[in-house]
Amino acid sequence: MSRHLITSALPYINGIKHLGNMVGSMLPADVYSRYLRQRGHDVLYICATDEHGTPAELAAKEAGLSVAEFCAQAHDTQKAIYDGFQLAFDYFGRSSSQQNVEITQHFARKLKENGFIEERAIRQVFSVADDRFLPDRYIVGTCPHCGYDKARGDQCENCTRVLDPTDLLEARSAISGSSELEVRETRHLFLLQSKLQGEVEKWIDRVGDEWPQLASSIARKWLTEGLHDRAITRDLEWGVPVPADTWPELAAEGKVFYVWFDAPIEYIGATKEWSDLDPANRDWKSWWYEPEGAADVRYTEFMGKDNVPFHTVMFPATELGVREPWKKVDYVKAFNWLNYYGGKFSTSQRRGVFTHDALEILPADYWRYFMMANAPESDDTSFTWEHFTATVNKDLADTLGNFVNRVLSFSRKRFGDDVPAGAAAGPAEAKLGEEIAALLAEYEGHMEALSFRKAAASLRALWSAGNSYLEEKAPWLEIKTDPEAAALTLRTAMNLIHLYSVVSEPFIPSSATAMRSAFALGDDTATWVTPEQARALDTVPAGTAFTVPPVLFAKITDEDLEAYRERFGGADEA
Ligand code: B3M
Ligand code: ZN
Repeated sequence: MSRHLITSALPYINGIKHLGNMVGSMLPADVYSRYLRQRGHDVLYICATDEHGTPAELAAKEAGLSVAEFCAQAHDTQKAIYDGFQLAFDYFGRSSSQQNVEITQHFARKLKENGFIEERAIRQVFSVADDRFLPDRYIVGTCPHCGYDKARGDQCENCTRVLDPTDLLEARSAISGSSELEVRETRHLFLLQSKLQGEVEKWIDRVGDEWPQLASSIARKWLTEGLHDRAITRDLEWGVPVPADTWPELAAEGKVFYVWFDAPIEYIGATKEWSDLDPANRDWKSWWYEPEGAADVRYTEFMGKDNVPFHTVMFPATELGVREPWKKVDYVKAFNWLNYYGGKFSTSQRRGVFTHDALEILPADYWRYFMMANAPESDDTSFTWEHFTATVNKDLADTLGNFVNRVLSFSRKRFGDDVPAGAAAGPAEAKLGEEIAALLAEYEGHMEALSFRKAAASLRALWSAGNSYLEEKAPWLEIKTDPEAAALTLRTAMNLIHLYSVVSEPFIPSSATAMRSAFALGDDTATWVTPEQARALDTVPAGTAFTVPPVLFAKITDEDLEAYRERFGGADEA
């Protein structure tokens, strides 16, 4: 047994996430956590809402709430959705927590002590009407290159050119629309990342080779371009305050840390939030603070590719600069994009499928399975309603669900409410056992390697093997001539159902529970299947009482498909 710390990128607070966000962070982290727990490891899966920054302030304003109130509500809304998706976090915290404030301030003090933070004066755009400094992307105007009139101060969406706010013609505030803008001087803290470049490089040389190519190549690219010193404070009201004991003047001016400075620290903060709820039994520091040589925690992070630089370069630089033994990531699992009909999912344009809508129309397991079976691991992939429907109907309804219901109802009809004994296992069962053991080993290998698409394919192959066995033995024919043989086939098939309920759990936890609870067995049967058990297929002995669960997966009909396309927009909008 080993200790596994798992985090997924913190969903930003300002809106409900879409399936593209889910598949690249929380869902795979949950699947992996569940798998490791079932295999007997000590797992801590931590996530939280990322609550600071300008978008949160603006969303609050739009909702007519204080930022604190807005975040509290939005946190609960998101949490309820993640519960609906059966995400089994050990803790789902909030980056605005007191714990995160304290740890973030501690990091900043240490960085200063160690010479990695410096105060500098910069010139920034100030909006008189809004009475605030504007981040680059909240200044809009006409692009000097293509004439697009809604170009943002950091980039023109139309011609993709990178801009400086002062490049814009007729610049105005994106918040109020006011063009009364001034360039004012303001002082900020800078993190001297350039001084840490060498150390980050050395660290990546040591750990980065094991990461998937997507993560390591992005990290290397950033290092090649060189680490620049970055402003880590902002003139905002909402955020982790700059500590007054260390920077009294900046604190008096109301400066707060930049959201990307405190967000990764919240992985630690949320662990402490968890620990503070039961300090006698939970030790947050044992997961995060590792004096040299005491490394017994393996830390895996999950995120979309846009978040990779922050996690592989900037946060490690921060941790290194603190000069205390904070745990750094061991393995970075990064994902490409899940698209919607070949185009982007878009929160601002509400294009695609959002998590609350998904749950409203179908149970979580349908989404979980589809997303993981099509996870954008080596490339971007697309969600289409047609593909989703075909996958659910074929893999879940036909291959798995139908097998379960067919076997259990037929057995009950012919042999009653207990698993029948029948003849002793013969060559067909021996062959099946070998095949299942081999597929199971393959499945485990893919899970250990965090190759989720391949793991899903192995899982599907396990389900198919049951169908082939059933077709080959045809108990509905056996029953006519040799009821003992039919009983053996059904008992074996029921053992497969039980095995499926165990090994499918990471992907489809609710259905797995429904399958498992069909059998009157103790809870201990939920632990992972050994190769011997896979070969023997006798965990569920003859005489075990069972029930027939309601249909596990309803098929998506042509009418449903049409309705989804209609409601969410389909190919025509790509
Ligand atoms: N909140 C992801 C995003 O909103 C960002 C992740 C933080 S992880 C520390 O794109
Ligand atoms: Zn342009």
